[in-house]
Amino acid sequence: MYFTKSFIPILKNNPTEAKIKSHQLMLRIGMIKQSSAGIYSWLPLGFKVMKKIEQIVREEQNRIGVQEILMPTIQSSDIWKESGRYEDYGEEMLRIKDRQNREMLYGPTNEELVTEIFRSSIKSYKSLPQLLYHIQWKFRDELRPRFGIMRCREFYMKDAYSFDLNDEEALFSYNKFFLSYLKTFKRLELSAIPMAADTGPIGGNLSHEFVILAETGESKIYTDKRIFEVNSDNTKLEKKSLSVLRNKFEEFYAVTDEKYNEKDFMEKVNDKYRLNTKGIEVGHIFYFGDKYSKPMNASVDFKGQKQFVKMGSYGIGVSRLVGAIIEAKYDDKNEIMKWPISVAPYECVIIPAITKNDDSNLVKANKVSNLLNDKNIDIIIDDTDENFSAKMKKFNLIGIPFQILIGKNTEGDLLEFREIGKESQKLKINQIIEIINSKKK
Ligand code: 5CA
Repeated sequence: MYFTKSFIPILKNNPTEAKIKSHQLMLRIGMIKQSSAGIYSWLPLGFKVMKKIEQIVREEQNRIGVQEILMPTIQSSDIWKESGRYEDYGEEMLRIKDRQNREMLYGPTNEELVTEIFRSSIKSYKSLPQLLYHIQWKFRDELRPRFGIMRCREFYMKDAYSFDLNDEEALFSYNKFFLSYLKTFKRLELSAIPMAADTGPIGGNLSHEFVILAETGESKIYTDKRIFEVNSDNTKLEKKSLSVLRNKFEEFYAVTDEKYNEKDFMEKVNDKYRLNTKGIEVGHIFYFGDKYSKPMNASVDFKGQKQFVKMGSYGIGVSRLVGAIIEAKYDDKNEIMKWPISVAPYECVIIPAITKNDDSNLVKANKVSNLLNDKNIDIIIDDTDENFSAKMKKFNLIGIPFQILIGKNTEGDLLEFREIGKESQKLKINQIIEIINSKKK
């Protein structure tokens, strides 16, 4: 891709309306464009990042045996009346009427719809567990949408649902998601900690929020610092191993605001380990037993007996993660962003020095680009005739993790190559391909 042909509308200065660095950067480098309050269009740079995050989320769901489906954004109010949430959900729910005057709504979450899908087909306990997920737009008419895509009205979410025969099996499902979330966020180079949380309008009495630390986060958190050292690497997808893992985390005090109790915090956590800060909620898991299955009559036959299934739901804020990664990786003082290569909008940028009368470096850049493209490396070439330092400044903001600089330091087949923010080195093209591809694994 040539920069001059790309749709990357860069702003000269930070937009004044943005209060936090992720929102500033996303507007500044043209990842998103606001269309109305709390509703955004995703432009190529932002869309590419979000799609890559989505794919990682998907792979980690598939890995634990969750099956992907796709439910619609528009739902009928009937099923919400069955569960009793139609009234409870209040003004955050966007209610719509169709031409027949039927009450519809834009789904803020999908417990009812997925329960309806489950109950119409699954009749025997032998088909359990059923684990289903989808990745779909949601709408919540937030009172105060803010911080760009962090708290907006229309957002992209992965939501999964589990159906089990009894509490023991249902907790096994819950714990699978618990481990899966740790792995997902690790692949995004985020350190997310599971914290005991409130269940709000979803319901139930067991719930964890996955929170990454950030001064600009909206969640207040209270934790024992040692929780960051809990290692989940060797956990197996087995009941025992998963419950050992959860216990290891739950040994340490870690709660969000609603669950906070000052006396407990002081008593349970030695002052040298106490951490009281803010964070961004990137995922949230819930166990709520038969809260939906009972009123909606979702049951299976268990050896001649009717049993309501036990359910949980598991969300990841896919669009919010774009902002969360920026909060974690963007050095706004020096205006340098660095995307993890797994989600970078392009993997490598080629920056040739070009003047009005000499485009020989652009010719070289094209050759290098073709060779890298052949090895499946996603490239952008800055073919503008801006001066070199302006190009560097621009690409420091855009945050492509690898750069090839073609100018006076290019000698023969040795190219100037660097990882963003680091010293450059002179390397042959094959060495560059090897480095980039090794980081992609
Ligand atoms: N049904 C459950 C689990 S699937 C549910 O809806 N959970 S949730 O309300 O906690 O949302 C899941 C995730 O979506 C949150 O952890 C958060 O990362 C993201 N999210 C929630 N509200 C917003 C919002 N207004 N803007 C952006 N992301 C949001």
